[in-house]
Amino acid sequence: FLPIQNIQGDILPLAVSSVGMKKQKERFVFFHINDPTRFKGVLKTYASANITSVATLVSPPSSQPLAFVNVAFSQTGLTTLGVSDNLGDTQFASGQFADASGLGDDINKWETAFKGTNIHGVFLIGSDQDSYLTAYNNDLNELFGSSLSIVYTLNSAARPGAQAGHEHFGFLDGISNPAVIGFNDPLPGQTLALPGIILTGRLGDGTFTRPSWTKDGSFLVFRKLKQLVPEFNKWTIDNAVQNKAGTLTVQEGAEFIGARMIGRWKSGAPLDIVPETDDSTLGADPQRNNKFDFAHLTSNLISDQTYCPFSAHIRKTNPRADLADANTINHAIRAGTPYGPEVSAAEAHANTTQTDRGLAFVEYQSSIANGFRFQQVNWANTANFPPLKSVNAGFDPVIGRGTPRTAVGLDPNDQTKSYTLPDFVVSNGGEYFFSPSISAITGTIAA
Ligand code: N7H
Repeated sequence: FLPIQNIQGDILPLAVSSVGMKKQKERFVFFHINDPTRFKGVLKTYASANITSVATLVSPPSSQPLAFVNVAFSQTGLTTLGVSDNLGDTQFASGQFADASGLGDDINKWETAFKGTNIHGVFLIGSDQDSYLTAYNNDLNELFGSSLSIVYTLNSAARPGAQAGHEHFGFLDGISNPAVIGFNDPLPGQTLALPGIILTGRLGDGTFTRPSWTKDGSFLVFRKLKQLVPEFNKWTIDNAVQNKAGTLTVQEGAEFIGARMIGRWKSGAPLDIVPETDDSTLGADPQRNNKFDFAHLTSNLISDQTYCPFSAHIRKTNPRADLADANTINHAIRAGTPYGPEVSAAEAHANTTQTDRGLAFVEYQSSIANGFRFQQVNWANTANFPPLKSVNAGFDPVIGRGTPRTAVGLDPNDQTKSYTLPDFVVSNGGEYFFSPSISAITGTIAA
């Protein structure tokens, strides 16, 4: 069992389909520390009273605060605070900007705030109401005063009505996260991860000996990923595919190729179980919506993409039976939320994005190289992954980076056809952070 009163609440999701924090609304406040001594003084008292643990989130609603607050630091943030220990993570030590080209990002598309290493930390505030976010944010501003400067703020929020829980392309998100041994029991088909795959210093966390205060922390990868939704919709219409019977309308064929790009229908139903028609009951059922591994008795795992394309986003980022040995390492907890408004009528009409929207992407792991970076670079951006197939999959059609950006398998009736895709997701940059345990914040970082 894990000391959940000491682990920051956003790191461990309560259930596979929910997120750690009550965060129908979430605000990311990126800051730069001006006065380390004063900052530490405030942080010490603030953290023990206000940084929300996993334990608080599993407590009865009546004892929960109106908003939750988590905090994480970049390498330059820790250095500024006088914490000079080597945390044993190369990417964290250099920061995300140094990694931009390695990830396949175009730095011209990065927000200025993320360029360089000026961001020292981030507060994550989550609530079900904007007014509470603002109240907690005001509280932070008042307490920390000029000991910090806010460099950048991003507000995110669940989409309205029936789209709640769906990201901006329309697909249900937050379905598949690993179950963490000692914290939650796995649902059917769910990956089981040793606690040290997510938490530093726990069983399963590599061989590097980290300073003892880092136990029960996690590396937080933040990325602002802009989504070009009208462009995505137009492309799927222009490239609509047919089912075996040839009975689909263009709109249905557009939904079909969109689902094949992700590996799930918009409801969350996996194509590996329902390859030709969406099934919203299946999509919403946590006992069944993860119970698949891409292998079938009647289908050749090496060559057949009738169920799910090799390049589909969920297959690229979690290959399941595509790897001969069960992958126990390259997992992470995803905890992102959508930002930006709904697509307007004018944008839909022009098939062009006019207002910024996308995913405030958050992923937690004990090693950035094994978690986020492995999924992005070694898998999504690698054309011959999954390995040993009869045809190279090409890149992940959602997040893969490659030139040209090709993907195969999207047409079930012409499975080796290669598509060259425009970008539907554009990285606006981000930063690598460490989200320490609460005792590490009060006892080491703010000491
Ligand atoms: Fe992805 N999307 O709507 O296309 N993702 N993702 N992701 N993603 C998943 O299974 C999406 C991104 C993973 O275990 C679903 O919970 C979008 C990055 C992993 O089966 C949907 C963006 C990385 C999984 C999306 C984006 C990942 C996953 C299905 C960017 C890592 C679990 C819901 C804007 C580098 C796979 C679910 C599994 C699932 C979408 C980014 C990784 C709908 C829009 C950058 C590991």
